Amino acid sequence: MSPPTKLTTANTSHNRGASKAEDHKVQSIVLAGNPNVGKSVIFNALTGSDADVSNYPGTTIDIARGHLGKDELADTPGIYGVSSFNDEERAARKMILSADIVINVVSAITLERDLFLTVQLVEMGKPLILVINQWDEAKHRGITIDLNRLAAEFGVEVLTCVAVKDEGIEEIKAAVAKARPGKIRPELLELIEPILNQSTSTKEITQAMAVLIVEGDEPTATACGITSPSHSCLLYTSDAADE
Ligand SMILES: Nc1nc2c(ncn2[C@@H]2O[C@H](COP(=O)(O)OP(=O)(O)O)[C@@H](O)[C@H]2O)c(=O)[nH]1
Ligand SMILES: [Mg+2]
Repeated sequence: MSPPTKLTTANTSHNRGASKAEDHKVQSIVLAGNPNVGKSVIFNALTGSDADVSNYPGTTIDIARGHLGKDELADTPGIYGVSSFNDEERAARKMILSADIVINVVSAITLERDLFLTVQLVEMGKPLILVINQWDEAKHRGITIDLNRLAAEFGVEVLTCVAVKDEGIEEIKAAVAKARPGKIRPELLELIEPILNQSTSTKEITQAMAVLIVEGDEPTATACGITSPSHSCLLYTSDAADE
């Protein structure tokens, strides 16, 4: 089956025809991941002293924002999945939905747990890189991780990092420019296609929104004017995430 043309094109229009440096459209980049994987340490290493902390609108949640080259970088609240059950999740969901590029940070020592979110983020179709942090701890504990296999499974670049020692930070900066949308399971693609087809010139439904709607995310469905049953049981009871 060939993928529908709307897939992964929602936030990449700025890439078209941007041949000169001055044409660079400021990209919105977010760090996303589970709590305690090292997002804030990576954020500080990437942005240096250039950072501001402010409340996410309407909440008391602190969001750090800074710059990565010409682009904007924000640190999202730690989440185990993209959904809308509490303020942290709602803030993270909105920030991820409006981002151009996602840096998904996972921990090498809790990789199996963390990859649940990775599957979801990759399938939302934003250009993404996967950063495996706390690599020092993994080495210390004798944990080995097949990076090539992860890159092949997800279809995105996979990097390692020891944020507390500033190792791998320059590599993240270089990889962001090459971030690309990863793979989506054919069965999920089939489920989101009818939703993508309801997109109009005035109401654009992106792949990321369609994936959340299929997973039963009510606020996203309501915002898109769609009533859709949740398929999350169908989607996440398989062993796709830990193979
Ligand atoms: N050993 C080790 N610890 C790290 C690394 N990166 C972060 N940490 C520690 O992990 C904890 C959580 O980091 P933090 O950036 O607050 O995680 P966040 O919740 O994802 O923002 C802190 O105690 C950090 O010092 C790393 O690469 N190696
Ligand atoms: Mg943090």
